[in-house]
Amino acid sequence: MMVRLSSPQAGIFYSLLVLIAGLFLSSCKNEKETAPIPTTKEIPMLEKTFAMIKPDAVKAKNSGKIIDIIEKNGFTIVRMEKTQLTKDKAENFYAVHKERPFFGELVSFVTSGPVIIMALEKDNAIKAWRDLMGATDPMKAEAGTIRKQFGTNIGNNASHGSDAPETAKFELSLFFPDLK
Ligand code: RTP
Ligand code: MG
Repeated sequence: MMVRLSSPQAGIFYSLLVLIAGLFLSSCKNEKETAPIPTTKEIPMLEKTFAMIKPDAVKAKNSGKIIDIIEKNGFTIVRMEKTQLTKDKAENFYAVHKERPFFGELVSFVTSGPVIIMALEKDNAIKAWRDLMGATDPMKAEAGTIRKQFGTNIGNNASHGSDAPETAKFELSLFFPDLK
């Protein structure tokens, strides 16, 4: 059934229509403006981390393969050096574990031969490098990770990576004091 509007009624009707359309459009705009702000975890942040190819992987001549994986995964190698840790340096480096039962074994292992130390840079490098290394125990590490491919057991696990921003800062300053 057609309803005929008188001219004043039609005026009110069209004004209401314009008002509703305006409200609808402004609500769409507000939705855009109040879109959720990404959390810090999702914001890419260029950072540096400390990495080490441990004595087992250097001895097994896996350094080249590990460095290749690092570069293929988009890390920039900012510093790199082959060195052998002294007992003092290793104890300082792993000081956080000094009360743990495996501390002596850990220090003895990490000083047992040359290592390759690196400062790596990438967006969210600390987590990215830890993810690429895989779990501490190579048996539990995911397929494709460095520890799965090149580690042997929880002690001989091929690589090290800083586990948090404060740790990265401490470890980078311990091995690369000139690095900004
Ligand atoms: P890392 O410091 O070498 O990168 O290793 P991570 O963070 O994955 O593991 P963390 O808890 O910091 O332990 C340092 C190193 O200690 C040896 N470990 N042995 N026998 C054990 O139960 C045991 N737990 C840890 C591992 O070689 C580990 O990389
Ligand atoms: Mg650790």
